[in-house]
Amino acid sequence: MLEKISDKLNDVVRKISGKHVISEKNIQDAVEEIKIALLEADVNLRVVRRFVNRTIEDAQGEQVLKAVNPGQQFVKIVYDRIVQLLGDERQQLELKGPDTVSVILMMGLQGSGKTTTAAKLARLLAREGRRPLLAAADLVRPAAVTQLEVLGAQVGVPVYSEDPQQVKDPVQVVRGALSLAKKRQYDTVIVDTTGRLHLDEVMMRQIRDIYEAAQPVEALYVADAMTGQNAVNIAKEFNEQVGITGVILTKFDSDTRGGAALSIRTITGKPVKYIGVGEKIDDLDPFYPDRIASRILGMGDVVSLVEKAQETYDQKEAEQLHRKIISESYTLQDYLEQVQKITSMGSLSSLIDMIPGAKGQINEDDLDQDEIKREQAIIQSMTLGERVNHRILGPSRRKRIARGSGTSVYDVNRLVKKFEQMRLTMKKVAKNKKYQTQMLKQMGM
Ligand SMILES: Nc1nc2c(ncn2[C@@H]2O[C@H](COP(=O)(O)OP(=O)(O)O)[C@@H](O)[C@H]2O)c(=O)[nH]1
Ligand SMILES: [Mg+2]
Repeated sequence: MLEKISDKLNDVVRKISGKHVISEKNIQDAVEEIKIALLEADVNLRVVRRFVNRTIEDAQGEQVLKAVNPGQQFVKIVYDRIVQLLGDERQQLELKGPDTVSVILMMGLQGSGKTTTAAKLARLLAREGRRPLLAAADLVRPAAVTQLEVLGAQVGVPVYSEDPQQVKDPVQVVRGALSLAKKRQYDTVIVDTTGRLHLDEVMMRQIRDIYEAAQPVEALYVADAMTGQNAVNIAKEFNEQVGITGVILTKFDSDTRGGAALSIRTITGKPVKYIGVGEKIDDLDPFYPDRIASRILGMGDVVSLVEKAQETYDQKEAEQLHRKIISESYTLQDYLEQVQKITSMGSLSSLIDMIPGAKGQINEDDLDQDEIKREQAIIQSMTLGERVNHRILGPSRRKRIARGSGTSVYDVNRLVKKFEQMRLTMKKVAKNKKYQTQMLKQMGM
């Protein structure tokens, strides 16, 4: 998969990567070609629009690096955008510890690869040291139970099943599997379910019942990558009607256009966790957005070149900023560094000793550790610009910072106020030693 789109995109970015000057027109043209390539690869229109707009925004907002040419920088922007499209970080299954039973529910249309993938996953988890049990809750498809039993034997994972001639309710299978798991200390139950050819109300009701009984920690939608946008749309349906925690894209080895892989994250908001890459039992891989992006775009050398240049740039900028901070007045950044120094010292007494007049005045126990942590988190959620100039902290920035630091706007306000008072005191400190103690008190000591 992905070969065609990869060829196309590679052509586009290779052309532009050699450019030493880039005009708005170059960017527009390149982005237009990328847009066509994505659409031809069957990427969802909404996803394409968003991708294109953001890429242009990024390209216009980017600081120009001296060490690389603008074309190369543009390639990196496209690469970053593709990584983001694919979900940024690798997302692992979120399973509980071995003392509880974690249920993984496999859902999807008929033929999408649920049964095969259930067995593949069982093998992977067993290799990671878990104790999986497969549950044959597809009682509709003829021989589905046997299929799972054969696969289970192949991977050395036990299968819980009932005779489909007698048991018609998959919920009963789920309950049976769960109680067996408890009894025999299986820590993971992977439930294979029935799929239909199309989405229908009966299937949805059934899967909801199974969901209720199973209480899965992972509800995985198994999508056949070959069905393109259909896979994406049905994933969305499943997510809305049942709720999914992730996607497994099967038949990634097939010769399809790749649009599903590129759209599913954006459309469902749920990460692709694994890809099926063949019919064999070992053909299941974790999904790494950055690796797939590299495969799609090629240009790995250019990407790492720009990354290096960016690192050096950041370092230089930080040094410059630092000099500026020192030559100017006391900023939130200074405050953060000071607080960090204090906490890294572990003990306050040595610091207190260093401050004339503070000895004997300050009790180490008065320090509110939680508050210090909170303040650190707040400042760390600020941009450098904000740390250097706290006056730009308007309501919306404060809201963002509160959210980013897991605190409240009230906490942010309090910190800023405290900081302002501290600055005032510090001015006085320069003239009068008596204020030093007062300043330390304001810092929470
Ligand atoms: N090439 C390829 N074939 C797959 C993959 N996953 C499943 N299949 C095949 O797809 C077919 C349907 O799989 P199955 O697990 O029975 O689908 P289910 O109906 O969802 O349970 C089988 O022939 C599988 O071998 C994959 O990642 N790559
Ligand atoms: Mg099946």
